[in-house]
This record gives sequence, C-alpha cells and structure tokens, in this order.
Amino acid sequence: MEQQTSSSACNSELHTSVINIDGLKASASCDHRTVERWKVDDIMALFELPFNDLLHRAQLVHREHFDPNAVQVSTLLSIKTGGCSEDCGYCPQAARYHTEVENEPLMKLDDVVAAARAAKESGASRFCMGAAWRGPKQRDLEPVLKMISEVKAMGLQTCATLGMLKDGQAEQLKDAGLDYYNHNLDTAPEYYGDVISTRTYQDRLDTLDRVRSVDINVCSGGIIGMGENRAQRAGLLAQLANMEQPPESVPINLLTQVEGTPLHGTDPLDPLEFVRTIAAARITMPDSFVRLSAGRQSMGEAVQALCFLAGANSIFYGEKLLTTGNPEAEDDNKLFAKLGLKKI
Ligand code: SAM
Ligand code: DTB
Ligand code: SF4
Repeated sequence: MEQQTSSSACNSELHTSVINIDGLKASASCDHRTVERWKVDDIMALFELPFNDLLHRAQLVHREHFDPNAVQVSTLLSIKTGGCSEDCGYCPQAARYHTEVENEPLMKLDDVVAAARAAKESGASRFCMGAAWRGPKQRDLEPVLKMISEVKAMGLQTCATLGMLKDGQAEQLKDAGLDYYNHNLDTAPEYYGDVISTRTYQDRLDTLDRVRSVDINVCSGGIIGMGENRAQRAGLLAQLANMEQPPESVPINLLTQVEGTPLHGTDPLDPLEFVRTIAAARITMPDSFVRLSAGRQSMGEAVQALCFLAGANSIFYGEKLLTTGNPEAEDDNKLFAKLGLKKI
C-alpha cells in the first residue's frame, strides 16, 4: 500500500503554492498547510484488511514508536457547562437542544485548582479544561488564563478546549503556560454539514493553525458512530494525518448518544469498526498519541483491550467527561493491572 501524494486534503480552492517536504507534496492553502501522506483510498484499504492483519500492522507501528504498555492519562473538567450557542448535533451542551444538562457559569479559580489537585493525586498527568463556548470572549479568557497558570504551577500538563480562537488568543494561552489545545475536526469534510451548521470546517482548521503557530501542542480528532460511512471515517483520518504536522494528540470519541440531541437514536456502530478506526489512526499517525476518548463506558473491558492492542495509548481518566459518565478511576486501575499497562 503506497503512501503518496496527490491533490490537497484541504477542500479549499485557494491553494497558492506547492512545496516539497521530505519528498512529499505539500500545499500552502489559505493559512492551512497539508502534506498528502495518505490518500483516503489507502486508508480505506487499511480498514478493509482482515481484522488480524490490521491489528498486527497497527501493533508493529505502535511498538516502533511508543512503549506498548504505557498509556497517557488526562482528566477532564467542564469549567463552563451548557448554554452553548452552537448546533453541534451530538452535543448535550447546545442551548437549542432539550437535554438534562444544567447551565453553569464559569467555575471559580479555587474550585478548578482543587479539581486539578485531586486529578494529580489520582495519577493524571494532564488536566484538560473544557468550556461550552463558540469561542472565548476576552473577558472569559482572562480568568481561564489564571486557571491555566495555576494548574501548570502544580506540575500538571495543561490542556484547554474553549472553542474557536481569534487572533491573539492563542498567544495569550501560550503565555499562560498552556501545553495542549483541543479542537476537534469531528468528522470528514463531506459529512460535516450533516452534523454542524454554525461553524465551518475551515473555521476549525483556522483555529488549529493559530494553535500550531504559537507552538502549543495540537490535540485534534473526532467522533465516530455519528452515522458517517467508512469512507468518511477514513476521510477524517486523512485530514488529520495530512496536516503538515499531524496533531500530537488524536482523540477518537465514540458518539455518546444523549437524549434530546439530534444524533440520539443513531444506529450504534459495530465496536469492531471502532477498533479498526483506532488501528487506522495509529498506522496513519505513528508519532501521535491516539486517545480512546468518549464512549469507554459502553465498551466493556474486552473492546477497550482491543483498542489498546490497536494502538490507543491515551485515555480520559476520572468518572466524568464533560457532562457524561466515564469509567471510575478504580475500574480503570483494575483494567490497567489486568493488562499490565502503566499510566504515564
Ligand atoms: N465548545 C468547545 C468546542 O466545541 O470546541 C469545546 C468543548 S466540546 C464539548 C469538545 C469536543 O467534545 C467536541 O468537539 C466533540 O468532538 C466532543 N463531544 C461533544 N459531545 C460529544 C458526544 N456526545 N460524544 C462524543 N464526543 C462528544
Ligand atoms: C474530546 O475529544 N473528547 C472530550 C474532550 N475532547 C473535550 C469531550 C467528550 C465529551 C463527551 C460528552 C460530554 O461529556 O459532554
Ligand atoms: Fe458548543 Fe462545543 Fe457543544 Fe459544539 S461541541 S455545542 S461548540 S460545547
């Protein structure tokens, strides 16, 4: 299976130049740079391998690039919950959908610091603060900068997911000590319009470019099981893998279906197709941490073990994601002990 170049992964018409990076074709489009390492068809061919062949290949890649028995652990905290103006069809925090999520204002600094301390004590190495915003207004950003500095001072890696960033905001986050910014592409460009209408794919790419340009590590992935087809799962991975510099961290979420959201009632995805997606992410992004993200509660131990075998090497750790449940830390510790995995 060849990994080669062809037309750009960005669907913009605005490509202006083609340059050579390590023999691969790169496009500088808008502000967004891509290198076509992987064609969607080649990623599709990975998905179509016999399951054992796919997992074997993923495991070989994994062992070449990472300690196969080490899993990075991040704890999430929703610092501002609900009431979001956006229409992401999967999200219980969108104001327009009637879910059980109660709106809560931005948390107080001391409460965030206390949650970060508890996360550190239970073994997390990274603390990720999430806010249900389209993007931060300047008056919102300032208290968050303080949270980032204090969490960083505690010796934790810091991550934030605050929505779209405007000019100058990534710089402020960097100065505050932010290590990672999470902003997901969510799905392939072709399926995106079926899920979200209030921001474009290009808006997301622009935010990722802002993050990359100030040297904050990029955390970007998507959601599987939203009714997309296999080619669209491959299309999401192609977008991520063909970034000039792929994300350091790639969260692969299984849709958590929440009553009241438009995607509630979507046909559930075959768990083995989710494992295949993890394996394809591992093969196409060999240097990235692939995070087994939302959806672990519905998977059971065996499917999670297959995901680790397929190359997942990061999880969200702690009994809550943002508004939905996650396995208890104690259960994760038991699973890690059974599998001989260590937390990093
Ligand atoms: N509001 C910010 C934004 O959208 O960028 C940050 C928080 S938002 C909740 C972070 C990510 O969580 C989304 O991009 C989406 O990928 C993921 N997410 C939200 N709801 C989900 C669900 N029900 N199942 C799986 N992943 C979900
Ligand atoms: C990511 O990719 N998944 C996390 C984190 N980044 C912010 C969020 C999952 C949210 C699941 C639904 C909820 O708990 O509200
Ligand atoms: Fe808002 Fe983020 Fe939820 Fe979209 S995913 S509705 S932007 S909180």
